[in-house]
Amino acid sequence: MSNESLANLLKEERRFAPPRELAAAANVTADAYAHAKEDRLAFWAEQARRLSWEVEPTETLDWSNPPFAKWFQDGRLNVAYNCVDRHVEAGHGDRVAIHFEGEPGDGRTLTYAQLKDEVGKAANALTELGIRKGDRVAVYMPMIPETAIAMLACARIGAAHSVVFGGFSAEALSARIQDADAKLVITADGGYRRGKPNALKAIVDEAVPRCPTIENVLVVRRTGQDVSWGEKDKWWHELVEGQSPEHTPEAFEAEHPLFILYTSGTTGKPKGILHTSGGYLTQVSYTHHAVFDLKPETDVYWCTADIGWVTGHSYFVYGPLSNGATQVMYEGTPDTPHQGRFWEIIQKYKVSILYAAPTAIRTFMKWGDDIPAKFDLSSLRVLGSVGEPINPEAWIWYRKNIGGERCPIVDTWWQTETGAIMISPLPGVTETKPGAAQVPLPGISATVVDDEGREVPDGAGGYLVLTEPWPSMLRTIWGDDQRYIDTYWSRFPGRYFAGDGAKKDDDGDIWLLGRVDDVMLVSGHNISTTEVESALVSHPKVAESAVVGATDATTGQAIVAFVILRGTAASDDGDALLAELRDHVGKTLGPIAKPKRILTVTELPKTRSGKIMRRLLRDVAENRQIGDVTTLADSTVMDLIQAKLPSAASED
Ligand code: 6R9
Repeated sequence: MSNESLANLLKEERRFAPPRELAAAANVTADAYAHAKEDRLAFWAEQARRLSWEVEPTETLDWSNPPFAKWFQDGRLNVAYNCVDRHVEAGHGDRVAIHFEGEPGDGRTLTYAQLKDEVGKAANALTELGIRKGDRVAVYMPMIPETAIAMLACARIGAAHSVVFGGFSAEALSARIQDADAKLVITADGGYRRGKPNALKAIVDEAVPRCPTIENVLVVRRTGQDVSWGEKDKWWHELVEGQSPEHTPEAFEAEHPLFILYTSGTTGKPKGILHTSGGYLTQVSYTHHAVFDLKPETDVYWCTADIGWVTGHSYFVYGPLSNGATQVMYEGTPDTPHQGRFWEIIQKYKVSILYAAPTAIRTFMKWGDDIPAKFDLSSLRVLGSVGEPINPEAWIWYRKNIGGERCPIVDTWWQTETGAIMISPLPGVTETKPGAAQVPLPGISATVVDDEGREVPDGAGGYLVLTEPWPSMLRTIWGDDQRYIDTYWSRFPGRYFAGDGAKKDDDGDIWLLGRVDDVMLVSGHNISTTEVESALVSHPKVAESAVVGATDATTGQAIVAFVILRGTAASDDGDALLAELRDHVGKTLGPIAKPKRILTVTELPKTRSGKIMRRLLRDVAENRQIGDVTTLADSTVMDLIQAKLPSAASED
């Protein structure tokens, strides 16, 4: 019996140096680490000067009442002014802010000057509806420009937005509205997904009667589908379009609430993660500049994440816009009307920076190399990954088939709670390793500890913790300070525990190993889901996999793997292949990590942001009734998986 916190089984030797040209002109160079280390707070004070403050802060951090941080406390700024107006004032009004690409093929381009007018009109409309500084506004929208405009309008008048994923149920929506006591819902009749209009307004209609604080519902017309209409409902085009585009932004204190975003959470009541203004904007702006090496005059940036996920907040709305980026916004799914849609968009807009999730990358692997090969992707120069650990083989596929072997990949680790990227390579500095987020960014302190909170040596695994407060950290859980303390700051007192397993490799670089709740205990060894999944994905016939620990009489838990085969291998799921996959894992990681059972499936259960819901697979593996599926992106997936069960192959 070993007493390791988490085993380190996977060895990865491949290394990729930053492209010379990119390194020579990089926004951030290697000296940033030492500079930040010398005086961390002075470093962040310097980054805060990227923003335009009406009152410059003199105090950087107040940590006198941990874990309640105050950053740039005596500064005052307006977040929307920083994301829009100041670029127009600097003479960049004609620069494109958003190239919108609708799923049906319609499109719209908004310059910074036009965005400023739209945000001004929306801010005036919200004011007319009685929304004031300190109020909360729920946003339940498709991926259309009005979603960003609505968020910026809220920020402009000092109301906190709470964006709820379009497609969450009426129950999930009403619970979030009630928790935040929102006064207004901004929605649309619907949006386009998978080739057809889906309904949003109908779900709002179901939710609102349970929400006594809601005074008005503001509805954007996107699809033109029939909607029912009540006395609280107002059309966006009637109320907003008639407003004056002039709106004078008011500066708010740096700690003024900017937004609440609910994390789905696997159990219990969703947590309303609260972010505030000055520190949040400082870190999203700096990290977007540093990690993506954005050159606002020449780059075209595309973050494929939905706005309802924190990635859409920080790296579609606030980070890129604060930096004056030109970006692409796409409404729909990657396979509508064909599986090359993403690559067609990159070709069309000459996208140079792409930020996507491993789930998407593995799906593209499954669809086949020939699809991206048909498009001109030569405009790309930096690739990003976020949301889950990226399996080394998916990383290599991304680099070769999308990045043409020339683009650095930044694997960015962060959370809704951290607000901004915390651990990531820098594209002009770091020699990258496939599958690793590697190094805390300048000004960030993270490490890996064991059960007792002692830092693990290089080469060992354990729990990822953040050891110093950071500007974009969550300030609390909305309405529940005690839950904030208990959830994040009590497992290792004085340190923030992220809930993730991680290891340090022999160079001290950090590798994320999945949620600690998912760790499998096999014959006394704590085995990470990520390493076994990565070993499976490194077999040429496997595109994606999810593994879980299922109760086992002999070993405590046994590894059960669900795999999706690559396009060319999809029909081959015979016993010989399953035995081959088991052996492959055994050879790659050692016999302890060999799955006891492997099931081939065509889909895996995922959240709307693409994270695999292993909890549901554990229910399947242990023959239990499937648990709560409300945060599942596609509820039919579990039926498909259960239908496969009889063909499960087992070693015994
Ligand atoms: C941004 C975001 C947070 C959790 C996080 C971790 C996982 C995100 C990752 C990653 C490994 C990465 N995660 N990025 N794991 N490598 N690059 O995803 O926020 O939706 O709150 O999820 O996602 O488990 O703790 P959120």
